[in-house]
Amino acid sequence: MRARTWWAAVAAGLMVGAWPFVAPGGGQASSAAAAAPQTAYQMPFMCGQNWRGTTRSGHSPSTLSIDWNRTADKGMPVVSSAAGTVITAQKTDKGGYGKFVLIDHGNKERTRYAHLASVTVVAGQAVEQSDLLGTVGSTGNSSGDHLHYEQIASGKVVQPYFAGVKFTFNTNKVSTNCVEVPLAADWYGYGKSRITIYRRATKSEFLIYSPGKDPAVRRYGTASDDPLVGDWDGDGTVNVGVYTPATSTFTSYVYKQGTTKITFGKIGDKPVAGDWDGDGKDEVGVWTPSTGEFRLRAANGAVTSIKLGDSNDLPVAGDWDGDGKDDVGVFDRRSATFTLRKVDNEGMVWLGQVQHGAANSMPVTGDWEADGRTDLGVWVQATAEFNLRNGGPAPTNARRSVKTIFGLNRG
Ligand SMILES: [Ca+2]
Ligand SMILES: [Ca+2]
Ligand SMILES: [Ca+2]
Ligand SMILES: [Ca+2]
Repeated sequence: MRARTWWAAVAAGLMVGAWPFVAPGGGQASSAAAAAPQTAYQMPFMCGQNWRGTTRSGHSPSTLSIDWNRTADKGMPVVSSAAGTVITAQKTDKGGYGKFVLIDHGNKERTRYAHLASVTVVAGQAVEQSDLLGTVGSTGNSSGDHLHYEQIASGKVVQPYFAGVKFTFNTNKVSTNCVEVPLAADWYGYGKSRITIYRRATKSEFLIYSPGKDPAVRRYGTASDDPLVGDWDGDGTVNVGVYTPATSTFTSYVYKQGTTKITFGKIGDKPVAGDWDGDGKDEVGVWTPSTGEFRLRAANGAVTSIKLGDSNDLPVAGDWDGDGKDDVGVFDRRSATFTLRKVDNEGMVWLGQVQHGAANSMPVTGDWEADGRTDLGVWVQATAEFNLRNGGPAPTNARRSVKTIFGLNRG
């Protein structure tokens, strides 16, 4: 994945602002009343989905719990209301909650997601806002498929809020759990990656940073897709693509060649793309957080398995050594440390570690100076700031960070 940088200059702190968008994903949430939680919660469903939230007298353990339903809800993805740490990932069907997930958000605030059909996280795992936790089911003390959901403060179920607004029970509501995803890619074939934001909407958009101008826009994917770009046809320019977590399907598009779909991976996996064999075309792969296993898929469908990382990590891919083949790595969110793996021409496996940025950032990789080696960066969720390591222009690039604010921050 020749993900390469943007031209830009050393645009420290440049604000690309004033877009006509209301922040969908959080951050701006709460100027709300004193009773509002400190955590900027969003609905526990993917961006744009409409769900009905009800309660009833005798609803256990509190009438402030929400039962969420919609048509054909069985098996639908359940996602985190906010970033946090998984306290409980109950994967066996026992007790009233059945299979459930409990997440700690700090400030003594927690959320619970119960009666799940499946659980895709593990205890101790750090999750982002909108990360997949499991699927809707009817396990435990439940008489039909639905999601039982609680917002908890200091051990008690409390009045739920979404996007800073007090929830009205027994109404329908559309999820605005619409996090933006940072990435970088060589959209124009210049050899350098440009920082990019994937903005979720009914028709999602790749917003490509353009210094001093409005971002260029490539529209592709839907609100519930994850972005995954790559040079699918090997012409040196990146092409659009997405991964649909609910169906484990990669969908990519190349002008004049059309759309390609590949079903690969399982629910809970995170997608990666890279040129695993060095033929100039990118292939896809998945990384499973619960096992720390990459499964890289060759163009002919053959699969290579690599163990790296644990459930607190996020996967990355790039050509760390410039040999023309992409390698894998992981980014530990707690220590903001990349662990990069490469294989030398004698088959030896080497791991290198680089700390960059602050905890709870998200990794962004690309070639910032067009030397054929993939470089590292992070996007800081709280401030929407890209921080690219060694991102300055040659020859002064070494050990220099370039910071650019782009995208909408998360809560
Ligand atoms: Ca291409
Ligand atoms: Ca390839
Ligand atoms: Ca390589
Ligand atoms: Ca480079």
